Amino acid sequence: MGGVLATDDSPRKVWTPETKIEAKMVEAMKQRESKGSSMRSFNTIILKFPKIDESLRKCKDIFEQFDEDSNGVIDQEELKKCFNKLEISFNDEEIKDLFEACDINDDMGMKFNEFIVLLCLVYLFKDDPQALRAKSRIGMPNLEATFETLVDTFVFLDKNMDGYVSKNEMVQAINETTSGERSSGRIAMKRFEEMDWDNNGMVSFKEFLFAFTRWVGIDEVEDEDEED
Ligand SMILES: [Ca+2]
Ligand SMILES: [Ca+2]
Ligand SMILES: [Ca+2]
Repeated sequence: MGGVLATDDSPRKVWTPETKIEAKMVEAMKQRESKGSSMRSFNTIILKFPKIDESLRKCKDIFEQFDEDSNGVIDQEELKKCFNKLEISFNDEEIKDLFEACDINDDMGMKFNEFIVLLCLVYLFKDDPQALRAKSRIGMPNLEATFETLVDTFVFLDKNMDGYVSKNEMVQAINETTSGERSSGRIAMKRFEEMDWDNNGMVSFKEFLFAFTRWVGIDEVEDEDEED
């Protein structure tokens, strides 16, 4: 399902760049990076956290709307209907690939945080020339502004524009603004380690997004209002 099990003692998955969806993600990110980032410093990013958090939480309504049987996850059929409704023109294979890439615990259902990652990837892909017809079709302007902030942040961090954020790039981003304050360097390292799930020293955009849903507390919002 888009990855192989790690051979070390980590139960996490190794995301091979060879998967179609990751190659597509890296390609789309590189294209976006050629336009540059509007972010000035790491601190401006941190300051945006509360707003990102708020915006993503509002997305819960959208999630519930598309979770037709209200079982707390969006399955592939529900996702297809969701794409239809939002007029996102992905074919069945693309939807299946996206679904599998974001269904990190392989239970064949999108949880809320996985759904957000998936929507953000769709947002990134819509700038792909081949997906031009899907442009601006997510139809959720506020959410798209938030996704743009997330993409922009990744672009800011990925200094060499190879579609991944390395540990050095993370350190560089921090050092640029904090004039060598040690504590922030440590925070940067901690952030990086949190992001790099497969411990391969590189953070993909997907890893970055999943980390974000954790930092802003999105994946804590679950099963709270489940009463039947
Ligand atoms: Ca469902
Ligand atoms: Ca890089
Ligand atoms: Ca990684």
